[in-house]
Amino acid sequence: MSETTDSFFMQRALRLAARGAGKVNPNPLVGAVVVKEGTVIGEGWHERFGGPHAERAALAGLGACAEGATLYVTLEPCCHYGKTPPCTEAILEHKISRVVVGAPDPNPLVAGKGVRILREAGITVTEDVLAQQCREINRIFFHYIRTKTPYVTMKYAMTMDGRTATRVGHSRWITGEPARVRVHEDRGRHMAIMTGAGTIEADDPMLNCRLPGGRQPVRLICDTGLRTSVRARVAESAGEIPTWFLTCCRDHSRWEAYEKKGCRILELPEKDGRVDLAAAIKRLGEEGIDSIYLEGGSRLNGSALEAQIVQELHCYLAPKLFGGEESRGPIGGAGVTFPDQATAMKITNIRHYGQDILIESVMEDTCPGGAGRCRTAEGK
Ligand code: AOF
Ligand code: ZN
Repeated sequence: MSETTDSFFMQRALRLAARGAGKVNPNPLVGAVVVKEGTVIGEGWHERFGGPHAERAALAGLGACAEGATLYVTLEPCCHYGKTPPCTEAILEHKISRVVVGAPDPNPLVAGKGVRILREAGITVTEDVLAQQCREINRIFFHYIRTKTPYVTMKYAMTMDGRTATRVGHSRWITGEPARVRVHEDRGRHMAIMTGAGTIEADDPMLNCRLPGGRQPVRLICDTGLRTSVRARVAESAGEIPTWFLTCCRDHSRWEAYEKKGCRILELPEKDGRVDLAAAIKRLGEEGIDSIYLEGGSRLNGSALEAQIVQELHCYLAPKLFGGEESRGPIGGAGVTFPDQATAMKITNIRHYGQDILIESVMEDTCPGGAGRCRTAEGK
């Protein structure tokens, strides 16, 4: 099969994989296509957490028809018993003759073993077809499985003069409706949304995903002294949407009022008078949170940057100006002294939403693997 044909079918598998966005965390997005004599005879994707893997979904119902076919899959097939039996077994049972793999699976239970098992059984395996795109689509999975901490996307909206609120603190709205729809999509793609007590106090937001069928992420509120009103909308709706307070408040008698409403309190160590964010993401990783959409104010954003917990940045730029000496910018904290001390960013995408622009970018060096997004399974 020619390289372009392989890329063509892998592209199709990638598009299928994307359909699982927001539904499979903390597992990967995977798509698969079965091709025989140039014709697609089966396709599938990982639809929901705990459900059948993409390979089994693509092979379902094919029976003996799959004999001699080629299977395209965006991630190396698994070879372990998890919530489902190994995909390598399904591939062998169906007598597939060739498997084309997008990216290796960094899961230590798989990590090259899936491909080895297939080759040892006499199947031709081609690796790394559209490898970068296949890794990119699973940047959350790759980061979480290797670091055991959530992938953090910081998001803010600012005017063209770098303000996130007017001089008296009003911030609704900076961007238009189309950009806000994209924000709701991104909320649904992450397992949790994080904000600070200051934002709850100022805006009393719901922090939910208001798209039909969108998953409601866990709401995380960084509240060092546990000062958020129990009548805030996030606390009042904690029975319907999981709401966790991250606090340094050790006075457990004060937790009760929140817990009665259904909130969870996570007690964390303090650093420089605030919740220690490095400790927080470690704890959240242990709780199974693989991704956080950080919608903080300038203080929380500043602390997050200083704690080096951010992998990706979404900066919405609205064509308007607020002016004012007192108007806030998106990131507070101490800041750097010289321009050459700046946090290095790499722009990965620029998109237009109505009149607004979204600049998607990654931090160059907050991932232990090296380049911001854990670009490769080996961490190169
Ligand atoms: C998925 N979907 O399509 C593929 C996965 O607990 P399990 O049985 O669901 O296994 C999860 C692991 O299986 C996951 O971490 C990844 O290494 C591998 N492949 N997982 O959820 C899929 N192909
Ligand atoms: Zn599998």
